Amino acid sequence: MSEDAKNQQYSADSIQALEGMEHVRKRPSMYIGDVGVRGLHHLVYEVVDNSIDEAMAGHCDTIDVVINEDNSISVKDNGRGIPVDIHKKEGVSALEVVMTKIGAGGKFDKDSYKVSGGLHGVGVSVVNALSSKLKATVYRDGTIYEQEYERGKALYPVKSIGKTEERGTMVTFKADETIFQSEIDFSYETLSTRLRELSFLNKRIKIGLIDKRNKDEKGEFIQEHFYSEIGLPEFIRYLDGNREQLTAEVIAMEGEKNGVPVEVAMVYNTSYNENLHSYVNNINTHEGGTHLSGFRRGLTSTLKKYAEQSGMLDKLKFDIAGDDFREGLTAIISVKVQEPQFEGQTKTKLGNREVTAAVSQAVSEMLTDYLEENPNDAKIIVQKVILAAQARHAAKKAREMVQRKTVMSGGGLPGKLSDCAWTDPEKCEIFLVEGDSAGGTAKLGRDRNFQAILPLRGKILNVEKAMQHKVFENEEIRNMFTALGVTIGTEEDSKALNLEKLRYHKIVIMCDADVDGSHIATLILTFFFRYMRELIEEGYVFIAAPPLYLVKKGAKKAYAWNEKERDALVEEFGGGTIQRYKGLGEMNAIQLWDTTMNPEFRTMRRVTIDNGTEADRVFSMLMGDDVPPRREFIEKNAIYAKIDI
Ligand code: 0RA
Repeated sequence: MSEDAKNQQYSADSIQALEGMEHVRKRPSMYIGDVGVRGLHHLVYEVVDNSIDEAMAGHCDTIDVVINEDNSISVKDNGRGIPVDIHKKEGVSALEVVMTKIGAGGKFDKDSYKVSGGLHGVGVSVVNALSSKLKATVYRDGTIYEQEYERGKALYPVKSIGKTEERGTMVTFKADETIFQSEIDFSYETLSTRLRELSFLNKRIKIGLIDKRNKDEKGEFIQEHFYSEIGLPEFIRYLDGNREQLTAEVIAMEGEKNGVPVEVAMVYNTSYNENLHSYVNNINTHEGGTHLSGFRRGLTSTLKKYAEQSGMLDKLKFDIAGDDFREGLTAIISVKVQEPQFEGQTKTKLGNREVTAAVSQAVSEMLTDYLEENPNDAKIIVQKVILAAQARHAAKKAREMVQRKTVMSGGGLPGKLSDCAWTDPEKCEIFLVEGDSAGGTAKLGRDRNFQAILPLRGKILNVEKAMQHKVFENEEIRNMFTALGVTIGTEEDSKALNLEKLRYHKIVIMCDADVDGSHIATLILTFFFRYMRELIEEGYVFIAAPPLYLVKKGAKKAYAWNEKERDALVEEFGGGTIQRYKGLGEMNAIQLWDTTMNPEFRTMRRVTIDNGTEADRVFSMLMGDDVPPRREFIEKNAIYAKIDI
């Protein structure tokens, strides 16, 4: 190639690179999912992933994440440091290539075992493109190197700024506020949950999180340090800490089949819920996919074979189905796939066909060994499966009743439902109201065109502790199914939801703003989470926010939702009387409409699931047997808060 041609080639490439970065800024959602709170936090994960890769390749054991005072984020590792020598093809440093070229990340290091890389595997250049300012610092060969960027463009070539004994890479970025919808404000909880999860998924890496925006009582920055020596079995203990386990040991395996590294940990508990969490390259695949199918297949075939050979099924009068093997099972399946294909609505379903057999074989081998070596545990597990099959037959009858009732139109709606006049689900709302008296007020206060009211009696069933057939037999729960127009269960999957006939696109939980009220709201949410999770995922579920105070002075009156607002009103009015609302029942219909139901003035909170695995743990804790952690949690998080887990 002539010198001219080379220059031309180089500039053509750099134009392409520029276009790549421009494209990220024009269509950020294509790269980070969305430009809301979730996408913002995704930037951190993307940077951390690079350090995790370096750790998985065996070159680094410590990663520190800092939320700086100005809400910029620093991620530092003690790896080899990103190379800074001139990249032959690009004519600039490798560091600059990694930071400014879309899809360049680590490509020139073919030896490293690189499989992680964020939801879309987009690399740190995307973070750079979406940051108003980013600084990369490399500690390598005794020298500290530095390069800074603005909105993805390098401000100067890599320079050396001093000497060091350290090794590693540090990236500090400030997310661009012109890209993101809301204020750049990182949630400590969200980051901490994800980093804890990463430490379980990638054992023996020290991961720290420091929040320099806040100090504790001792005057130290809020911080946590995560480290898991054994990985998934510890994750299981953490998730299932509030459930009673059937066996002393967590069953764990680790291996590689057909080039796919597979890690599984599982344990049975006394609950009736199935809790499977699956990960591909550290990403939670909550729509499941081929690895989960492989796990199910391996589990069912192995346990079935063992149960048959043991003679425990000889006198059984009913069949055993796949579901029965998973009742009360908590399991984590983590695989690493070189070129994952993600499918499904939220791109969290693994599509790679070859993974099913790999996981299924790995699970069969591990479980066969385990059952043979632990005959007592094996017996306990088979007995649990038989009980589950028994209960399933009872549940099937109850479920069929729910379906039959739902299918009937008009006359099939529950008597307690005050339905709305309109029928377009997109325009319609249903309020699930605690107690008949508040239900009466809501019925008077509502706009009957588009607002329906379903009063629920006292405490609804705690589904966390109930067998499936008890759930389907429960009248309040049946009323919810029929009122919402949701049916459940197919031959294949007893919990599959059918939302085609959903009658309202806003489902609003309206409870008193006190401890009892928040307990009831949590019971209802637990039911939605376990039995109608898609409703939450689709964004249909809300929590109403009734005011806590009414401040009056002469003819002036106004509502307040917290102490700060209340005090501001008192100051504004120059004194006045304060009425504290303890329950919905203390408001009349007009007040309830004005403050809580009128779409123009109300504030409602949409319930979202930030991290499905953590949400599962929190619900098992909130609704389980152990009282102390629940009390502590409720005290720490006051009313409702944190329910948008
Ligand atoms: C490719 C090659 C080498 C290091 C890295 C990537 C690397 C990237 C990141 C991103 C965050 N932390 C990192 N640490 C290392 C080095 C290859 C060599 O030294 O031989």
